[in-house]
Amino acid sequence: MKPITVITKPFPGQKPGTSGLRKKVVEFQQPHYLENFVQSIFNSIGPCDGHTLVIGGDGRFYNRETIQIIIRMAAANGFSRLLVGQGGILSTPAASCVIRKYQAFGGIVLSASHNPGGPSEDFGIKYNAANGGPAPEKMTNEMYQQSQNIQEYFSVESEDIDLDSLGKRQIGDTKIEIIDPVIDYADLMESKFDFPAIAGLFAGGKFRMCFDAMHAVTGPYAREILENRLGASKGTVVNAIPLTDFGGGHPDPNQVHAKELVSRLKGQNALDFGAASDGDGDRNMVLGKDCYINPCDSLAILAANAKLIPGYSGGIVGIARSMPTSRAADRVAASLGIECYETPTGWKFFGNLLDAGKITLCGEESFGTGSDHVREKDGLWAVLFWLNLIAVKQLPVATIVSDHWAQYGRDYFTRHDYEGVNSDSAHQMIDRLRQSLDELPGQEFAGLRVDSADDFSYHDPVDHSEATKQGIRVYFNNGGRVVFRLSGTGTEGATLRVYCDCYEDSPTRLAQDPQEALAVLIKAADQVAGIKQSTGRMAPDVIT
Ligand code: VG1
Ligand code: CO
Repeated sequence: MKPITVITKPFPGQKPGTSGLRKKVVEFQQPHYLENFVQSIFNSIGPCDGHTLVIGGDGRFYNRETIQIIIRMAAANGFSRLLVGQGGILSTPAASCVIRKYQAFGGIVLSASHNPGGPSEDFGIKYNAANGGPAPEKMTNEMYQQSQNIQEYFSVESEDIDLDSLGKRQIGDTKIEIIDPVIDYADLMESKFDFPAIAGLFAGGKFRMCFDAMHAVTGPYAREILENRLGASKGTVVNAIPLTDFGGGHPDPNQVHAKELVSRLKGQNALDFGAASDGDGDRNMVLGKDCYINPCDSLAILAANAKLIPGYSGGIVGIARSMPTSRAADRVAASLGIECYETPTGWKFFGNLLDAGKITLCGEESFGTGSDHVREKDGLWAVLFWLNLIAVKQLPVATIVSDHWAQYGRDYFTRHDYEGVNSDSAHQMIDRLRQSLDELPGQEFAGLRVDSADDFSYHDPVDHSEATKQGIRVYFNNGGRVVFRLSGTGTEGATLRVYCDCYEDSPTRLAQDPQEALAVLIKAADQVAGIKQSTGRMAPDVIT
């Protein structure tokens, strides 16, 4: 083992977005590109001497090569112990679990989550801190600063490490352990949920479900938990083997990309329950027989029923939701007499609230739900929460959902995504909206009058940091709200996200199609922002 110092120059644009640094694989493959960013992480968290680092990823193309590079650099930067998922695999929630369990200094997770994988697709790298959560903004800003001033990075000359067999290896003084990526996470799930009750659901074969792992990272986790520990029939988990290109699919668990699964929940021989996860296993889509559960409702329903679940039987202390998420969870919080916090998009904003014990559950409209058991959103956790709830209530999913609406009213919600639009025109559109905020109140669009409009800023009640320009909110006189923001996870052009939600409590109007219930609001959104003119698109690419 020979230490080496490599002279390098900064690359522009190494700025982490909503969830780490995401770029095309070819960009990461440029000489020094990845190394620069890894060294920038180490420089901003260092000194690293004597510490433990967790390393793993979602198995996408370039995962293994990257892990070898990071192992060498971590050794050269003085880490004394590296915990690496076998085969280079660790789902995002499992990485969070391992960091916490072994009290690591932090972890590096390689993923571009729901973005496609493969040689011409996307790659990503993110750092999670000692609490197991995504690096907060002040840390990611520091990483960016480091990347813009970097002059050298440190590595060692050594053979590749065998990532496939469990056990201990060593480079110089750095101990490397290849760990089972599933077991610690599966044990944690078993400590939170009533496994015997869920196993009871599966016993006898009356309750049938399918879990679509989308050839991404959750396959091994779902197999171990659902099939091995809970006794669901073999084959319950489909697309279970992680592939470097996710089988050519798009590992985004929504009704568009998990079409096959959705169709198995409909019609004569429909299953009772279906679920899917994204690339790195932190998101979930949950379906019942002829019933799609909107993630905003899912958060609210889990919160309202948390006391029925062993891990939360003592009650929940508070809830948080990202700003574009519907206000369904707020109604549950109000009835429980607890706080509901509204944060910017991205899990990094939940960390302080969780660490300070201000919240127990949190979630985002983008199919992310989680709790204080780790510091990441957690797809399988949400699936198990639902299974546990079904086992306790012994009711179909659709009934649990409609009972919830009957009690709290329904927050109709939809998100319209315009993907890969021209970046300049998308930014101009948001700028124009920002400049018109003062004039909007009182104006009418599609027959709705604007009550108020603002650009969302967040003041963190724990560390008092500020996050500004987090999305344009327009509130209308029918109680409806539209939010406009640009995605921070894409790698090509810009993605415009338009979120619409509106509350309804009339018992006869709780079962509409959201697109119909929100039709006027959607029209108003288009008129306020001039979406069609700015994007040149007649319709969104993805509707959720
Ligand atoms: C999207 C979602 C956001 C989520 C983020 C990371 O961000 O909207 O809610 O936290 O992805 O999730 P954006 O900036 O593209 O809207 V994941 O599963 O990609 O780590
Ligand atoms: Co993800």
